Amino acid sequence: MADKLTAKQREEFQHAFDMFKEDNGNIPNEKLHATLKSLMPDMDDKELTQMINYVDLDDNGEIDNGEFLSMMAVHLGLDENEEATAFKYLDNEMEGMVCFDDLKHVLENMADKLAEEDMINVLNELECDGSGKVSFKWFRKVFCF
Ligand SMILES: [Ca+2]
Repeated sequence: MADKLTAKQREEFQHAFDMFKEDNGNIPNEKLHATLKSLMPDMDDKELTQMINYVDLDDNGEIDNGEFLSMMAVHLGLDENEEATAFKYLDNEMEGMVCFDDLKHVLENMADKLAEEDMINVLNELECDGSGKVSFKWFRKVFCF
């Protein structure tokens, strides 16, 4: 993803990343949240949280160098983050979760591409925590992005 950045952009973003990173070389999600909030005070908190969840691709609570550069590439519109776009479409409440029922509906529409047995497996796997909501992490896992 990040390979679409120019050398100059890459250098600038790298510099920004280095400024904010902790001793372990990553930026904790909360810190990024606070930083972005201070840069863009008008930005909605929920939206920010959602964005950071998308960026944290390995879901370890920190943004590493590659994740950060990808985020900037997506932010600049150089890259489509298809999985995030699809998820966002379903995530009406912008809470970083989608309703199981909405997802089920989408899967049913895809049913001709998906064997019924596979679909049942996917749905069972998604509903594992019984909350009726599906997090981005699960969403991505199941759709194998
Ligand atoms: Ca991460």
